[in-house]
Amino acid sequence: MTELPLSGIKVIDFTGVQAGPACTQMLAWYGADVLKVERPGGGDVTRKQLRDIPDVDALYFTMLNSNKRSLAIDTKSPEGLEVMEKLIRDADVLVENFAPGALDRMGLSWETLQKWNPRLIFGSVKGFNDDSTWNDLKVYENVAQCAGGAASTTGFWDGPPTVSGAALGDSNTGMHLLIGILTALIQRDKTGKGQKVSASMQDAVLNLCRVKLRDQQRLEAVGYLEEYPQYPHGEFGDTVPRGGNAGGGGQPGWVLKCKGWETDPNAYIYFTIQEQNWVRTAEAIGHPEWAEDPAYNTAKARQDKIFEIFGEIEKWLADKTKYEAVDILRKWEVPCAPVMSMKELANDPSLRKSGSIVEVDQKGRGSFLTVGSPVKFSAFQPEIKGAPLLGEHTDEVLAGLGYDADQIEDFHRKKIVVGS
Ligand code: CAO
Repeated sequence: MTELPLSGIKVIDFTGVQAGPACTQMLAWYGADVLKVERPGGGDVTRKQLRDIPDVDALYFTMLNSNKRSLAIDTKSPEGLEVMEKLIRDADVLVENFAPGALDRMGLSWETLQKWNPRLIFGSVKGFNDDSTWNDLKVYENVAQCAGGAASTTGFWDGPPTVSGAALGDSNTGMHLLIGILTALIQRDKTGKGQKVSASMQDAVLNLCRVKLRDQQRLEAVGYLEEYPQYPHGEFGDTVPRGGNAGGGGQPGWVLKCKGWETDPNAYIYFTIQEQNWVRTAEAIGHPEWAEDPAYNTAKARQDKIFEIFGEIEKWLADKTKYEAVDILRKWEVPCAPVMSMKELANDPSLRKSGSIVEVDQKGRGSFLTVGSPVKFSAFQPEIKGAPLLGEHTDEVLAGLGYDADQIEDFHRKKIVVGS
């Protein structure tokens, strides 16, 4: 088997919930030895959250912690802290996403970590960055979406701010941290030194909302945003409004009803009117006369009747399922896609073929579906395995650090560790 790119990299995964675990899971997929350090009393909270089978680790946990090992140890006990010191002295990377100040309170400040291991890369996720006036806050997904600009710009203009179903605050921040950690590993090859890599959830959401920051400046310069549904008939205030399903770039689009929409909440496609493809688009939707008509043949001419045009396209879509519509439109090079439900995605043969959705065997559960690597490599294919049981590797890790059987038994007796 090909050696995985990150093999030999030792990662201490002191993370919980989603943001941190998403980052370390990917390090594990790509070959790092990722050791999850968890509280003896139950471990990562997601083990118990939203369980679908009594007494079995929840999917929330198994889908974020595959390919890792687990050490369950009370790191607040003197013995636990000593174990952490030994692990840190020998590690390449430590990742954490506890509440602000928690690591310092445990005796694991950045200064201490550096003293123990100057080559260590210390990855940290917080809700807000150090310079924020909110840097003491505990933060979950939707808090970050609201603070980072996603909520104020998502939804419809006559409804409240709306959060996305995508984990823009959690997994997305984990991916940002991952980029930072890999960058720091490359820099360490050059300098021999580790460093602290911080990613805040607000910053990571904002980074994905950059087009809205673009729009804010355009709005302030000209007073309107021509690609938003509010233009030209509605009103603009002084901040970027919610634009419904409008395309975020220069190509207008909308979610359009297909056959069956009355009963199927996902019988829709996203349809883009691509400027350079107007002639073919007009033919595709049964209005070839619009192709050369000056009232329709430029984006500017179409702007004030864009919803009329979308209405005409919906008439054309009325007798076609979303799949049939896309099959026709792809021949006319219309950028479009069916609105996919989670059920359809879970059963999609091409996502299974590509390994983007994989079936994994999990101890105590049997097989379950999870996401595979969304990045594909020509030189290797990551193998997605199960997640560890709480403390599954406790004894093996302690023995590896030089503790003898009596000492390990003593740890168990004092309830400093759990597992086998
Ligand atoms: N042994 C002993 N104690 C441990 C331990 C271990 N192995 N692992 C954790 N703890 C302790 C922590 O030190 C902390 O103790 P103190 O509060 O006494 O310092 C305590 O457990 C709880 O830590 P926590 O960070 O998990 O606290 P929480 O559940 O109240 O908050 C969260 C959770 C997510 C809101 C908070 O961690 C946070 O804001 N993190 C940063 C932002 C973030 O990553 N959010 C993502 C959430 S979803 O992906």
